[in-house]
Amino acid sequence: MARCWSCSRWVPLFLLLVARLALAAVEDGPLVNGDFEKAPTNGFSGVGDGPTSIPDWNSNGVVELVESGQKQGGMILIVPQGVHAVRLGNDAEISQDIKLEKGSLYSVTFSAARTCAQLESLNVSVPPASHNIDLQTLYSVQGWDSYAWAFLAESEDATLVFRNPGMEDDPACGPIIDDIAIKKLFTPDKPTGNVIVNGDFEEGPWMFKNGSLGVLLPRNLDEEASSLPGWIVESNRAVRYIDVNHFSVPQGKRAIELLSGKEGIISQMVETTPQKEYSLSFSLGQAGDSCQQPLAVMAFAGDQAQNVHYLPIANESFATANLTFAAKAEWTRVAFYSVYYNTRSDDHSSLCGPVIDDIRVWGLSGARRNICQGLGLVLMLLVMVLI
Ligand SMILES: *[C@@H]1O[C@H](CO)[C@@H](O)[C@H](O)[C@H]1NC(C)=O
Ligand SMILES: *[C@@H]1O[C@H](CO)[C@@H](O)[C@H](O)[C@H]1NC(C)=O
Ligand SMILES: *[C@@H]1O[C@H](CO)[C@@H](O)[C@H](O)[C@H]1NC(C)=O
Ligand SMILES: *[C@@H]1O[C@H](CO)[C@@H](O)[C@H](O)[C@H]1NC(C)=O
Ligand SMILES: [Ca+2]
Repeated sequence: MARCWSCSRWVPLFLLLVARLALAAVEDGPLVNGDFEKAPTNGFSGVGDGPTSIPDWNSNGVVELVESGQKQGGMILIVPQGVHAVRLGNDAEISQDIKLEKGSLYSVTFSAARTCAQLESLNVSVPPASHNIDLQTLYSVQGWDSYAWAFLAESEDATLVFRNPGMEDDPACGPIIDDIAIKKLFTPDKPTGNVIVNGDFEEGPWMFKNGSLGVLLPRNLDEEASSLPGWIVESNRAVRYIDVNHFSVPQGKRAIELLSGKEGIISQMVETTPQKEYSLSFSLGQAGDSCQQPLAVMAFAGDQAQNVHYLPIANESFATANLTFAAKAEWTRVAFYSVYYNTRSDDHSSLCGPVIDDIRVWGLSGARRNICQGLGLVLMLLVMVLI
């Protein structure tokens, strides 16, 4: 009796411990020393003189802490946020062990700048998942940008790795990274009467409250592991995820700014009933980032395509547009790209474009029933004739 009592007393304690362990998964937000502002044991004083060990990170190869204002061959190195960042030399990498919830979808947000080489890229991985992020295109005149990459957690113990796959002649070249954060994503339920998932773009990667450049979503064809649940970026160029703290957003807190004309396409496959009529509606606006007009999008739904120009009405920063289409199959592709290649009027080089938000697709009543009724009538007539 006494033994049993003492075992049962340990069970809840054990369960509590298990629960605590399970709770140890990484929290949404910046990683530990994800901004590289924590001083190394020997201080920041040696920064610029070569590799130092970086608190909370493991490194391999030539990994250097760089400081804002630091010069290299007449070029000032770009530090995206704060005073420090890291630079990865040829084939160098940094990594941090993280605890994840197995089977969950995560998105990593980070800022990156290239230095001297034109063709710099970053291999971001949480093995076995990995992605090569091309840093060749400069989207903003600041010389750096934030990017997001998503992956499915295959185990609880994981390692996030950033590697410079480059082999430049000048070993001092290589991308600079900063401000690394993570967020566990969920796939929003399909709203009733709307077949689009996450059509309001409210679920997406981590954004820093003071990250004024938005977050770029690079090409990603894997619908299961998308930083923007429900959507894929099917073009070679990225689209920008924007927030209401720094941009005009038509609905809620987040929206998508389409960049680079036809080179920036987002799409979603939606479940439809063949022959049924549907309506696609969306908000089309401007981001409030001095983007040069005209702004327009090409909207696709199945075999329908429509060019919609943004025409500001009174003081509104957006307008609502719609198009009707008849589904041809059980899945219909809904896609958007910007018609023009826009840049900001203040610097003439930062890429910008029209904003889309609040995308809905719903069946127009009657269409299918009419067909069924018609078919029923024909069948009935046939039966009558046969009798
Ligand atoms: C990224 O690096 C990993 C490990 O070095 C490699 O296995 C993977 O193929 C690379 N990914 C891409 C997309 O290049
Ligand atoms: C942005 O916010 C972080 C903390 O989240 C802070 O350390 C940093 O100084 C801020 N940067 C700017 C430019 O305000
Ligand atoms: C537009 O906004 C300004 C100030 O925000 C206001 O004075 C003006 O009346 C508004 N115009 C319309 C047409 O709503
Ligand atoms: C679709 O847009 C037209 C004008 O472009 C408008 O008259 C109509 O009411 C809209 N329909 C819906 C369902 O929003
Ligand atoms: Ca929104």
